[in-house]
Amino acid sequence: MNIVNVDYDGLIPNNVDLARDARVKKALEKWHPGYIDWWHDMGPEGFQQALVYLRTAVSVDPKGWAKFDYVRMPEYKWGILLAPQVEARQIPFGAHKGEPAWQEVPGEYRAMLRRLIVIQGDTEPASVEQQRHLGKTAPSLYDLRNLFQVNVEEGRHLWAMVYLLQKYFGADGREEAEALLERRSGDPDTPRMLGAFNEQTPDWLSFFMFTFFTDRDGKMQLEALAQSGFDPLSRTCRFMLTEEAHHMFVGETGIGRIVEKTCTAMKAAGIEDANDIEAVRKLGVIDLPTIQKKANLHFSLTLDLFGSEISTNAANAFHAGLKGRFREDKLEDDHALESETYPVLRLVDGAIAKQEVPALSGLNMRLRDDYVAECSAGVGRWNRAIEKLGIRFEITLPHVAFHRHIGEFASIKADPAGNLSSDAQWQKRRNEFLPSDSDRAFIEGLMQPEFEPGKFASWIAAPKVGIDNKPGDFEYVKIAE
Ligand code: BYC
Repeated sequence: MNIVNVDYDGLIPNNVDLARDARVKKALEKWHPGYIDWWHDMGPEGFQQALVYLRTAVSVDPKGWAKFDYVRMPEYKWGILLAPQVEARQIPFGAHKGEPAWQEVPGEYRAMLRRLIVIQGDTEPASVEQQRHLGKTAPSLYDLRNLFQVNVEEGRHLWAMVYLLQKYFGADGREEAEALLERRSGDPDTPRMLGAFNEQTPDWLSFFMFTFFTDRDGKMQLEALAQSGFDPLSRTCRFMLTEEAHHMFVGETGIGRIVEKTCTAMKAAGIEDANDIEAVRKLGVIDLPTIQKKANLHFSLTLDLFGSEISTNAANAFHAGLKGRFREDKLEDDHALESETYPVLRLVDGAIAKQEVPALSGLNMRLRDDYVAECSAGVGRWNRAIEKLGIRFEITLPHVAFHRHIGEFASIKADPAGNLSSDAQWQKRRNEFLPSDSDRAFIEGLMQPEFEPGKFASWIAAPKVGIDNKPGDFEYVKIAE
């Protein structure tokens, strides 16, 4: 075995030489049955015996890391895969910048590091739990397969964090690994740790919005952790990012295909006004204003995942060399930020205003700004498609103060344009901004499964190309009788 190829002989595929690490191997083998139980209880409902055309990571070589084949999900090879070690890597930022990257946990930062790893780990199974009911209403076998691909890889990302806990954090790492299997998305007594991961993903429009917006938070956070001075975390996150790209592809193309179907149907029916919701809905497609409302919901929920505008936690994690900025290694400054400032939108005397704050305290916002720029580029691609199809409508990202539960704006009410209003006024207009009960009922009514190979539900266009270049009528999932 070398670092690129994966050892598939044991119970747990890995490229970390688990065969020679008896203590960690034993700990992970002990954790394994609980994981499989969790997968059976909380993983995709109704499809555990289906044969799914999945990619499995077989190497960490960027040129050819995955292999496609039919797999039953509970038999998926969840493995531990770290990107290759960079020789003589140094801590790239913070107070220890330039020192050799840590191969063991730095004692003084142990608690902070453990918390970052646990929070990251907690989101992975949470998303599987949130999405477990969606299989039943999949708009095609292609989409069903993509859902399951995302799910098994989120499962693998849990393994990635559990490996770090078991290998580097002794008894408390083992306890945290157990607790990751015990919390449940949306459970009033034992909820998942971050707000957005306790929300429901009730339908496929939400699933695509989630993979576009929330998986992209995942990407940004993993990018920031991939810069970590704690080398095993950096290497783990670097490989996770390889898989994450497909999840955002699912979201962006999913919404793109919904928008395409809506616009094409409107054109064919001679409907010019995108706001003529009733007429558009009669065509069996999702009207663009409802898509906008779902975007408002998922964008605002995801912004909460970046934490507060001013954060001592973020400053400490950077100073310690544990969590960097997006593409820290490409930035040209002193990578210490002790005397810099950063502009942050805040609530000043009851109004939204930009304020220069110490750059270290504003790091959550810096990452969030990079995130918003990426979201905005994706939304721009949807809008260009809408324009090309000859419909006048623009999807926009709501203001960052809209519908917030964490940070400066949690205490105020703003509309999607960023205008402040009273709570009562806002509640009156709520259904203009966010999906209403009747929007939800309409979407729910549309969510009828389409399991015939090559066929798609009325409200979504076929993809441009298949997964692994398969033809349009490929049977991506062989559903067990
Ligand atoms: N909900 O200093 P503050 C992914 C807490 S998604 C509940 O402002 P900080 C994925 C906070 O914990 C990426 N509580 O925040 C996507 C703190 O509590 P303590 C997941 C929240 O720490 C799709 C207090 O409020 N990875 O991978 O700077 C599918 C003060 O907070 C929330 C990570 O997030 C919230 N939203 O930043 C699958 C990376 N926000 O410590 C997977 C690791 C804040 O006072 N996590 N609080 O008890 C972090 O870097 C940071 O913990 C956060 C928060 C960015 C989340």
